[in-house]
Amino acid sequence: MSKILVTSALPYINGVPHLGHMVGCLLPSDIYARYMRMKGCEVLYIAGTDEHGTTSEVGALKEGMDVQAYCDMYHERHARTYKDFNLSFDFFGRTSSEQNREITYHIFEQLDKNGFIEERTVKQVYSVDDQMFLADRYITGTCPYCGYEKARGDQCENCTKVLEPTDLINPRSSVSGSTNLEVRETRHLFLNLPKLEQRLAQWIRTKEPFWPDVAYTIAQKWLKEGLQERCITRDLKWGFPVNKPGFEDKVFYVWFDAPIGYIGITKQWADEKPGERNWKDWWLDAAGVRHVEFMGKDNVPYHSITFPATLLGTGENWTQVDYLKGMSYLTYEGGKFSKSEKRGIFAEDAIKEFPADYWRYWLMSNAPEGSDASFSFDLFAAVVNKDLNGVLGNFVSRVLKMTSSKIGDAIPSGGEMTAAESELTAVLQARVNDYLKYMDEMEFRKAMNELRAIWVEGNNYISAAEPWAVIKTDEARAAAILRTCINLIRIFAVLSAPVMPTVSAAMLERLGLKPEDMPLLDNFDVSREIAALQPGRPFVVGEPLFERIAPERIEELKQKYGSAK
Ligand code: B3M
Ligand code: ZN
Repeated sequence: MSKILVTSALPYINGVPHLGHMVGCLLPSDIYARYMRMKGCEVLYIAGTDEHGTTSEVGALKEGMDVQAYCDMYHERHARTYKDFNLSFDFFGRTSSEQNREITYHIFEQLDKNGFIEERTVKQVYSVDDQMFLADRYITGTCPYCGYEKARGDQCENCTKVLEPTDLINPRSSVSGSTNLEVRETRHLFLNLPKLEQRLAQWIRTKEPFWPDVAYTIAQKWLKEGLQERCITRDLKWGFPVNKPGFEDKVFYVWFDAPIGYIGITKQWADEKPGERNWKDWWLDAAGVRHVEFMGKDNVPYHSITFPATLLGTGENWTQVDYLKGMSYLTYEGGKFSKSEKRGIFAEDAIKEFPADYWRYWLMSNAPEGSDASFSFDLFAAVVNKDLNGVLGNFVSRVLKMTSSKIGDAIPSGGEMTAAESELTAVLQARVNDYLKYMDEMEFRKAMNELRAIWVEGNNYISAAEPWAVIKTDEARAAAILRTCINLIRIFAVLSAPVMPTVSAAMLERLGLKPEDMPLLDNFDVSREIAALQPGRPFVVGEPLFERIAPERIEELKQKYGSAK
């Protein structure tokens, strides 16, 4: 049994997640973790909130809260939302934990000892009224290129030009609006990436066959352009104070301690059951661990360059990423999700409108892999009505109702498998093999396509076999057909479990089965599974699995959540 470490990019604590965050890293990581468990692997699946940095300080300030209390509150909100979405983390922790502090300090000390930390003086904008240095994006002013009045100090949103804060005309603090700004000198610590470049390049070469194109290309591009030293400290209060004499009044930069958070959160998990769990079995001198990371594509450079380099610089044997799945973006009704402009459906609201499995299936079958994808309520309703209600839900209720009314509430006995069932078995086996292959490769869109095609085979089979007609002349043959169909329900439940765990459990329940009774997905043999349920086993017809979304409801949702600009 192999060990698979699955991580999702750690969502920023400020604000609540929208569907783009769900599909960008959280959901695919969950589906993969569930899938690998069903293949019999030992899986550790962790995530948590990314809590440090200016955004948290400013967020707390805007809500008039203490930063710690602000993070405590939002951590709970994130955790609840992900629970509602059925994300099966082994642990959902926090980057601000004591465990993460301990490991961050250790890693920093190793880097410093090995000569990879440099001290530099830099010039930065200080807001006298806010009594703080301002991160570039917290300075607003007029863009010198296009005249846009709300350009940020790092980039103009209007003309996309990359800016220095000093380029802005009439600069002001985005925190308070104050124009009382000064450029001050401040000392910071830098990670000497150029010194680590060779080692990093060598390590990346070992990854080539295992990395998807997007990650490998981004990493190569950075290496080709040459690595720059990166500042890993900030003049802020909220963060881990730097453990180096002379720098105690600074904190580590959020992107320094956030990826270390994967390790810190694993230690949090292990500390819950000391003795039984050891975080080092997954991270330090750990044998046989395959680490798979999920993230939005903008996070790729940090996970393929800076974090691996940080770990390499310690000279210790840390678990590095083996496979990095980068996702593109999801837009809302053709535009951006925007909390402030009240446009887009956020995860906590989504779950109030429809069960998690509807979202899970829609988002994964429309996953922004390769290119961006767009959410719209029309598309959402079309998929729910057609694939879920029309194909899967309809098959389940049709089969169980027909068996119940024509034969009785138990799996019918009699009849033999014929050429039709052999053909069905062969067709399904080919599709199942493709489905499992795409899941192994984390090609979720293709995997969902195949899953739907598998459900369609069920409908094709029953339409061609016509048990409702056959039963008039040959009861035994009709029994064999319906028995095959009931076995298909179980097969569909098993294959759908990683993406729709609740629906899968509901399907199994009708057959008197529990999720624990599911066979492993390794070597899934359709010829065995199609005859797994014995005649005489009772079942219940139950309520429809899915609700059809009516056109009026779609209009209502569009009104409620806003449409594209
Ligand atoms: N919080 C960025 C993001 O959510 C950041 C990821 C950290 S992963 C260590 O896009
Ligand atoms: Zn501009």
